[in-house]
Amino acid sequence: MNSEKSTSELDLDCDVIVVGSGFAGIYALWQARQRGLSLRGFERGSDVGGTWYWNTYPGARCDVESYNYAYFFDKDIVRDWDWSDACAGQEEIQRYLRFVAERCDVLNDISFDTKIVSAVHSEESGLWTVTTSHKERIVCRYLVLAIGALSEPKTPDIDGVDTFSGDTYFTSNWPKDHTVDLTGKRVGIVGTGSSGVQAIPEIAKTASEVHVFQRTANYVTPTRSGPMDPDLVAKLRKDPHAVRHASRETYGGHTPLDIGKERFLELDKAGRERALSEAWDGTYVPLAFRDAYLPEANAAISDFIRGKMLEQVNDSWTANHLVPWDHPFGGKRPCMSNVYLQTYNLPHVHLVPLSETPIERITTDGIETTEELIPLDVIVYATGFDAISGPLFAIDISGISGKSITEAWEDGPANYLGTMVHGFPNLFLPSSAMSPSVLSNMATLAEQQIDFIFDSIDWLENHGRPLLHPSTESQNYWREETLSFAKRRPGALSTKSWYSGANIPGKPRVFMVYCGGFKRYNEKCYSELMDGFPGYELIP
Ligand code: NA7
Repeated sequence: MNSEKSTSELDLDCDVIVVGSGFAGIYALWQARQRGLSLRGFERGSDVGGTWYWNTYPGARCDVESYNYAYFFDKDIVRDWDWSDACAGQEEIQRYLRFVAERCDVLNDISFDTKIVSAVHSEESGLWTVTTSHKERIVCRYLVLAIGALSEPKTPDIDGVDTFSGDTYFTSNWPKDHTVDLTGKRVGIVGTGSSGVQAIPEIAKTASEVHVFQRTANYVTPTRSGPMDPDLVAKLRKDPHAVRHASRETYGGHTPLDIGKERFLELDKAGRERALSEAWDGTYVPLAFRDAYLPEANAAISDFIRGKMLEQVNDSWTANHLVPWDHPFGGKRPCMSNVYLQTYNLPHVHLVPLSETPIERITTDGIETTEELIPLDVIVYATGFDAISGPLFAIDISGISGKSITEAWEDGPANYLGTMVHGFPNLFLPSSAMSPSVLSNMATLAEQQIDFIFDSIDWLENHGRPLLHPSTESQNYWREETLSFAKRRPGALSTKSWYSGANIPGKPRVFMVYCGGFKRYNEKCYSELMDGFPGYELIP
């Protein structure tokens, strides 16, 4: 608990503080301005971009198509930005976010290289006091923590990490000066999630030896990277607001796709094979069937992908170890690449399956498994993040009665509609737990949640400025609703994944993503607003 000075209305510095300047943060600052609210923004990086500022490792690229993974609130922005690739790379997305921030004229509102260390709610004034890493204290009425879901890197939980005498890099915080040269180096890479899968083929281009330390194999399907379709671009530019509306009506928050029309249950064996092959060639194999969410359809999709993965690797031992036999497709975050699996056909690339030969320790010279010491010049950790709750816990947040967010979430995340927590009035958490977040299109979600948050703020401003926070009943209902949808998702509860905190020792196992679909989520948010927040408590 923090001991901060008591605050009063007289101390108020601004209406809204926005922390973070990724997709949600930039749009939140613009929204605050549009609604005539005074604002301040804070960003721990030196530039905007969030995820796309930090993750500059070689090969970093978005799996979601650029025409989906973009803003649609402003038709001029849609018209004036040309994507060079249907799945843009990190540098281009970061440049895009800077372009949007410039267009929205929010750059001067953001204090860069500034971390928020604490946020304290005052019951007396109803205001939040935020303290920065430069010891500045700012008081606001509404606090929006747009700090991302995958922004708190996981520290590698391996013995001897600090003893290695060579160079160490993290994909989540890759040096931004482009000075990393792995030419002729013996490189070990720990982790084969999306970051590892993207980085490994690039690293293998220059390194003399590459050893990949794989704890769990992942599904790898073709990427959609390639040229943009000019007809589609013209269609999107014609009416961006209609695109935005249509995306919110879908399950995943993407522009509606003309795929997966046939139902698995209505096809015979040959029909299913045909649909799967067509979907693979069209790079939408997860959506080969309209009823792809059924366990039997998911099993067919999983088997089909495994077969395709085996075909791409020459050595059968390596191929077999690269295929995820232990979980169904979608249980963990699937990866996308057209070159990852073939990289293992290169003579200098070696797979070390930790399921058979676990790492015992890191030594000064390299990585020691139960079988051998592998000498290395460089270790790259692609070991992921303390997802969703991690970024929140990195800030010392205290709400009503001084209760901290870590106490409130001791048994795992609890909130209502994925945005607000009981006991933390006027604190808004876009991209947090139990929203469609990482199982949807994060760009669509950023716009939807920020719209909902600022529509809620408008309502409060027009109703005598009560403080808003959800009731415990609503939180319990939302947790149950999230769980009930997770139960229907193949592999969601049976697979060890960061979706449920399983990658962090001791973290409560709660499935943290709402998979009831974007449309349902959006409707639930707006029905609360239309009905005057029946699921919330309003403190006068
Ligand atoms: P992920 O997907 O969490 O991947 C992390 C990888 O690191 C994964 O293969 C882990 O194995 C592995 N890992 C983590 N700790 C260890 C230790 N101690 N030893 C060996 N291997 C380890 O993170 P990414 O950065 O790749 O991707 C994050 C998201 O970015 C991704 O999901 C997309 O949304 C984009 P595990 O699977 O836990 O056995």
